Amino acid sequence: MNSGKSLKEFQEKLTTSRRIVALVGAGLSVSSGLPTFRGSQGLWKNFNMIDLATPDAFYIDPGLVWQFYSWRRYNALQARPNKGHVALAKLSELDGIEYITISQNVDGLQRRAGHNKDNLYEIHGSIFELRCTSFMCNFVAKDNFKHPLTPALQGTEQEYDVKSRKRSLHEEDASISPQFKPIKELSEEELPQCPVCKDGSLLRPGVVWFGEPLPLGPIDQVDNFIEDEDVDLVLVIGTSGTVYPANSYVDRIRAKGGSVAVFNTDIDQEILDGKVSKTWGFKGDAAVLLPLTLKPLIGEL
Ligand code: BV8
Repeated sequence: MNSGKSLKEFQEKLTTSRRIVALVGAGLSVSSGLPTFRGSQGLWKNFNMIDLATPDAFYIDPGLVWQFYSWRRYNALQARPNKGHVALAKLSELDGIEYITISQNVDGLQRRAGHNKDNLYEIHGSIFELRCTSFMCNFVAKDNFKHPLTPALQGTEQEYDVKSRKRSLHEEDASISPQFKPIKELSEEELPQCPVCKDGSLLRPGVVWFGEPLPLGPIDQVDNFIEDEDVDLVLVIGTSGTVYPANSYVDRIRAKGGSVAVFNTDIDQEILDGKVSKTWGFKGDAAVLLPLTLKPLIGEL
């Protein structure tokens, strides 16, 4: 946590701000037991995230990619929203301010925390959305929480146990992900199939892979929110800021005179020393920091 002085200054800014944005990353879900991408260096030791979260990976080995997402769906279903998610959900319901959460996370926890649907933008999609891969078909299933999606995907959950991960939450390795080993060679017939297509097209996770464009609708609404009127304050929560275009929002808000508050276990010392103008740094677990620092607006959780 930053010094008391800057907490007071931050809370003065917070309570006098009319337009607030939160940009959320994997760090917010660590307290719920889900691993981060560690600056997109990889979600686990023997695979680099980019190696799997791409259209090419899915085209080359859909069985491997589906095991990866089945494992993530299971973990996210086992996880529970933490107090950081709840704090933002409370913020999303306040009258008197204009607020949006831009989430890079695909784990669905912000929605499960009760966040107002109208001002939550999951710009990288959701692992609980399924889409048909056929160009001729526009089948989409939202809020599909079934596990396993097919009998062949049973068993991916043994790779990872959220509860045991929670025990090691505060150890250094808490957000270094476990070994992920594909457990079996799967044929396309054993993978999720589109229920509409006659030719049995594969379904894919409804997430934005690297190299894919972000969903136009949400992106336009986020752009409008940022461009229409100045944003007074942006909360940068649990993100390494390595992924474009999500990482461009903070600079755009700062360039238009907005203030920035960073909530991260890893913050540049010059921010912590108060040397970056209009920028506060709160070092620690976002799940602990958010309820504390946002209390003047959201009250006691
Ligand atoms: C696009 C869904 C254009 C999938 C995700 C070079 C080569 C190739 C591509 C690029 C390149 N340079 C730039 C690009 C573009 C690329 C990109 O940014 N790549 C990066 C890797 C360099 N971006 C794209 O491809 C985007 N699309 O640009 O399209 C286009 C336009 C038209 C037509 C065609 C194309 C699409 C990007 C979306 C990728 N999909 N997710 C999935 O999840 O499986 S991104 C994925 O990684 C996550 O969603 C997340 O957004 C990101 C990881 O970022 P973070 O959330 O920040 O997580 P990270 O682990 O990095 O950091 C965690 C932080 O938490 C750390 O700072 C840590 O200190 C902190 N922390 C830890 N514990 C806590 C904590 N903080 C608080 N409390 C704690 N307890």
